[in-house]
Amino acid sequence: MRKRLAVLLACALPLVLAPAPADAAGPPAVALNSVIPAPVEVRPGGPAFRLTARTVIVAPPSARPVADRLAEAVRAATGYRLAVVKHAPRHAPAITLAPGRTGGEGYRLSVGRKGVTIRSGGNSGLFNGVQTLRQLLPLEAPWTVAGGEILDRPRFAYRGAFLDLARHFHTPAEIKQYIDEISQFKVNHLHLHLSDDQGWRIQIDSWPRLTAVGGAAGTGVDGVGGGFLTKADYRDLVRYAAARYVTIVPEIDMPGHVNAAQVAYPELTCDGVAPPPRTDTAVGYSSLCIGKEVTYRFVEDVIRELAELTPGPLIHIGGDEAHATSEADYIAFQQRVLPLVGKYGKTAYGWNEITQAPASHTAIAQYWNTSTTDPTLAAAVAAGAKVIMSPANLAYLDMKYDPSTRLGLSWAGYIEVRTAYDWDPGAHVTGVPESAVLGVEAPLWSETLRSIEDIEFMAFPRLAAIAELGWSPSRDWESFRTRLGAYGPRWTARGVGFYPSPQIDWAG
Ligand code: NGO
Repeated sequence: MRKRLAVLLACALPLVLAPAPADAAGPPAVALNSVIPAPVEVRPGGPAFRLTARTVIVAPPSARPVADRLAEAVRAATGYRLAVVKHAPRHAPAITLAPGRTGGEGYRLSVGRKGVTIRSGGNSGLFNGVQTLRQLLPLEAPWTVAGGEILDRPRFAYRGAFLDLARHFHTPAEIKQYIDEISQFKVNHLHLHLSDDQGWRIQIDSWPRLTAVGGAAGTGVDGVGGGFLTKADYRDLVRYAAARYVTIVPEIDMPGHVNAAQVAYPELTCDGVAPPPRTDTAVGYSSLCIGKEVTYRFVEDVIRELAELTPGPLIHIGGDEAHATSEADYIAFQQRVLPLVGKYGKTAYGWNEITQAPASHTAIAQYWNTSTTDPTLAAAVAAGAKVIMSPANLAYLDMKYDPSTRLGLSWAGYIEVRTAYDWDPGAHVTGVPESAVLGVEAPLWSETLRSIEDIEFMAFPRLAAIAELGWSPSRDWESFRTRLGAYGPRWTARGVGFYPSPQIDWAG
């Protein structure tokens, strides 16, 4: 009776941490319920699997790219170069990737003595299962994986991270490093903020001075951090991200935040006079000239070239803080520009200010305000707009953790790990029901950032909190706190300098 009760409890309370059974020849395996983001269902039990150099990876040809990623991850973690095969030799211990009934991004992972099987109806689901398995591998030999089963699928389709390349240019190598890290938490979008007052970071062939001038050395906050992505760089990033099931979302900010474009092309101002380049962090002073036709030629050329470069469905057209544009002009601009995105086969995505324009009703609004009421947003949602939640006081990774944080800003408050974790994206804003929320995104603006070390210090551990809000069906701070503390040594082992929040008991 007692045993049955224990089994029932283990099923009902998958997030309660219990040490996995100790392996005869080594330390206890990583508990099956220690994964971030927390899976939908965890059923620990049964014999563990021991990964050795003899283990093979079995995958049908269609899943070969995921199998190769797994082999790469196992090599990095254990040093073993596991063979990837279509059929397992008899009795060979195996990690098998197989078709399954769990569709889309969901997967089922089963661990037994003879091997690990990950099943999913899609490669993105298999990849997510692989990311879970990576967290179940201990940091040191023996490579024992606890027995049991995990059934998993995301709460929201959109789970995003964000980098600001305009205030400081981050190189393709740094962006790839960030993709490697975020994808481990099943984050599946990376939004790149490619233009702002201080710099322009993406090659546009029809307007070459944008990068020749706006991406030159000396552009960026404090005049450090020039550079730009060529189209070849960008396509390579899109491919790299896609191989990790991350979709790149490009943003060109307009009609405000355009000083760098106007320095390069003075005809984009109303008086035709080039403004001085800016390297400070002020916002809200620049605007495209709403009444000039050249504005729309420029915008359409940029959207067309971005759409050609972008296999993903979304183009972000900014729209925030257009304080130098009158309300009537702002609405007139959005009424012309939002449909242009559709003309090139993409869905328009913009900061929540776009909901002032009726054309936003078929668009996606990124909610960055700090209030839990926004009648303009609620009205747009009632008319059909969808929302991605990025409230600045909860989800902005550039906010300081506390007053002593050496990097970051504090205009939206301080965001410790618990603050980033303890809110519900599906019920955050009055009049925005869960059915209108596509997901969450964690912006990381770069006014104070220079290097990948700076990015990592601000992003981790909070990105893990936002990723769990996007993926897991419910939240439990005590469970998250425990799992995060246990995860710390993994970041350390990869050389990721995360913020050692005092709210967490860090292992190691
Ligand atoms: C605001 C502003 C950005 C700043 C950021 C800094 C939005 C959407 N516009 O967020 O220009 O970089 O804050 O936190």
